[in-house]
Amino acid sequence: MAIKFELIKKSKKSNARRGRLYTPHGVIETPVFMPVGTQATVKAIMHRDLYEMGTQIILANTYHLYLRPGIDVIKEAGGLHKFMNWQKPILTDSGGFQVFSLSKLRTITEDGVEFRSHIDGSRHFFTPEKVIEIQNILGSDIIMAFDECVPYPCDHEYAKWALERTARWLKRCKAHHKNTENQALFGIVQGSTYKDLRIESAKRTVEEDLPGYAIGGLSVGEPKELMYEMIEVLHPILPEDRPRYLMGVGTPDCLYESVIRGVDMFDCVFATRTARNGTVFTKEGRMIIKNAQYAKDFRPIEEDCDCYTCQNFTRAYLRHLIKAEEILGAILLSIHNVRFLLRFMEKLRKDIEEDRI
Ligand code: PRF
Ligand code: ZN
Repeated sequence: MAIKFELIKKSKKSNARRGRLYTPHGVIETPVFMPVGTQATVKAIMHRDLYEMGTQIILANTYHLYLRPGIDVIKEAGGLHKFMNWQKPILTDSGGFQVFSLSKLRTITEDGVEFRSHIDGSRHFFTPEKVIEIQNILGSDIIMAFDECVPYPCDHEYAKWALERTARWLKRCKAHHKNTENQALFGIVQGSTYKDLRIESAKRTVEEDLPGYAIGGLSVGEPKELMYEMIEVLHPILPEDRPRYLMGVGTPDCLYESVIRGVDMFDCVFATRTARNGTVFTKEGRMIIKNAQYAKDFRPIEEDCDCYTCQNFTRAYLRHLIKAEEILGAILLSIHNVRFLLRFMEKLRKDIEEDRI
């Protein structure tokens, strides 16, 4: 087995779990937030800073890396870790979400999805076998099954179709994945916002006996309460001794609400995307650094934040950088936001250990 999950502690107060995930590139303390490095870079943050901030694992995307620079380049480099010189674990998403959200003119058939590149319009075909082969070449520690993520809202009939196809595709992914010693394949639960479908999808996914399970198809525009309900129905079905990964979720409130419902892993572009836009997380909520009120505010974003940005720069200076569209503004705000989420998770882990949540 490529990974081993150790459940260290279950909270006495909630379904929250404190765990440890052993991978070929190191140990991950869970619950964990994974910064997103779609194109083999966490946008605007250097590797050195990611390590220093306490990043445990990053996420990269099969869809993007396959289109550019192309899998032949990464293969010749010796895999994604070597290509980007990242020494810690990597999880790659399968493209099952990106072909639906980014590409143009896609056609879904039982065999797979035909799509046109969002970069140059070129035609491509992804099948479960193909995305496994690509991820085998990438060499990521955790690879994701090829799934169909339906939009919200979605009628029950179509959501059922999609989850059944996802279940059949999972069997094909599993059959095609040979590198199980070095790469853990996670299955993805779908089923839109229907409890019965979520239960059915979870049962069929768990039947494949995989090293980890993801919850897909959420945080796609549905009310938060519905998302939490969907996580709750999965709790008794997903095996306790395997990690649970909620895909594409990563605002502080959703992280907390999902952790207390038993989720162990998260990823989200929100922190880095909003940083580049000039919005930062603080314990009091979001701060829009461009606002006039910060023009002569010579305090750091947060007095008690240990990030490089808060240790060295004022709100006034950061506001100036963002308003002047200087690259350094994007870098410094991204560092703060990622460190904020990593620290937020560190706190949740401690809270679980001490039965506070
Ligand atoms: N499937 C895959 N990747 C994803 C999702 C999904 O459903 C989501 C949904 N929030 C984000 N990323 N493969
Ligand atoms: Zn900070």
